[in-house]
Amino acid sequence: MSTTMAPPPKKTNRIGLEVLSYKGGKTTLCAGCGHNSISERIVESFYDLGVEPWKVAKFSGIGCSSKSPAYFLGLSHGFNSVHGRMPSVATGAGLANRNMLGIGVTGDGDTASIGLGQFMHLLRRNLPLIYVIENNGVYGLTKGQFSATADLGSKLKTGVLNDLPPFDCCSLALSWGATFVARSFSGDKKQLQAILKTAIAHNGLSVIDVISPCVAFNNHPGSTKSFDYVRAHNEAVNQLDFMVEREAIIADFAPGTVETVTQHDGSVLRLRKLATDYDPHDRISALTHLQQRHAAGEVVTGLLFVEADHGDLHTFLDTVERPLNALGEAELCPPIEALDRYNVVHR
Ligand SMILES: Cc1ncc(C[n+]2csc(CCOP(=O)(O)OP(=O)(O)O)c2C)c(N)n1
Ligand code: SF4
Ligand SMILES: [Mg+2]
Repeated sequence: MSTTMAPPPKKTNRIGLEVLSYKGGKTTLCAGCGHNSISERIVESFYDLGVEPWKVAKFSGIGCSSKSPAYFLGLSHGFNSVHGRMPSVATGAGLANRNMLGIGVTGDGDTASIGLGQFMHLLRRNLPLIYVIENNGVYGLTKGQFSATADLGSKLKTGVLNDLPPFDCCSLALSWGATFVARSFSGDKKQLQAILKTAIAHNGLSVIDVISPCVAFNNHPGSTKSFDYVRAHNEAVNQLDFMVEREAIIADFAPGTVETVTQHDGSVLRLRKLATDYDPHDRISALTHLQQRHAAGEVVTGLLFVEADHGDLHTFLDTVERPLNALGEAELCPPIEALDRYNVVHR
């Protein structure tokens, strides 16, 4: 007589989905590319928090990094735009429907070279968007030319030296008003996951600069964006622990070194200070710290700046709650009297 065993129950998250529902297509990027690890952290973070994938909109530009939204959140909406122009597409989509959670994935070339102008305008608007820069210092897709984030003096595999100073995306974000600025490393699973989860809860733009080595073109001695260089020079300013509202707070950090930041949705971020002189609420000293440590050759990581209660672009523009595609003709086309009233007020 044969007995059949019931299969073990499948592991699901708080909305009953398996992790498979948060995955995408099979990656076509190089084996070992940092961008693949970032996709994995995105899958885990959205699964762990039980985000409804069909309420997520993914955006990207052009590059190996910009291909990666195809490899996570396959049930979400997606728009792969033009090189360096993702911010304007994400802004339009965000304004048209404020009920979607936006995530943009971009490269250092996409953001800091061709897309710099678009990035600067995104920073001053505080659009609710998780903006992940997969930063490898080169144009991976077009075979390894230096991008605008390559450090002065860093070397290509061919021996060519970079003789221009870099744009530091975190310093730019701090200077131009971003309300959430973080840096991580694709090889630091725990830190990157905690930063992504915090960004999901943040009310506004979250800029996350992730050093993500390109194993094909920028992972050799002489590169400052290689796995070995970042591991040897990584200076985390804090250690993060993120809890959604309903989770019990278990204190695993020594008292006195921990700061608690409550997000607008009631979730809690706990920060353990590693650099005692570092204050993640002081924009100016965050900038100074970043630049001083960069001059010393260090890669500063962690949550660099957060302002939890700043209004977002919807607050400034007083946008409608309902998505534009759910409004009827009468709401979208006001009568001529409404135009007359408007012209009187704005004459
Ligand atoms: C308007 C335009 N200019 C140039 C290109 C060629 N191009 C494609 S990807 C790319 C750079 C991508 O670099 P990055 O954003 O750093 O992404 P990575 O491939 O390194 O992840 C360039 C220059 C293009 N596709 N469109
Ligand atoms: S070329 Fe570089 S950036 Fe592109 S997939 Fe390969 S390792 Fe990644
Ligand atoms: Mg790049």
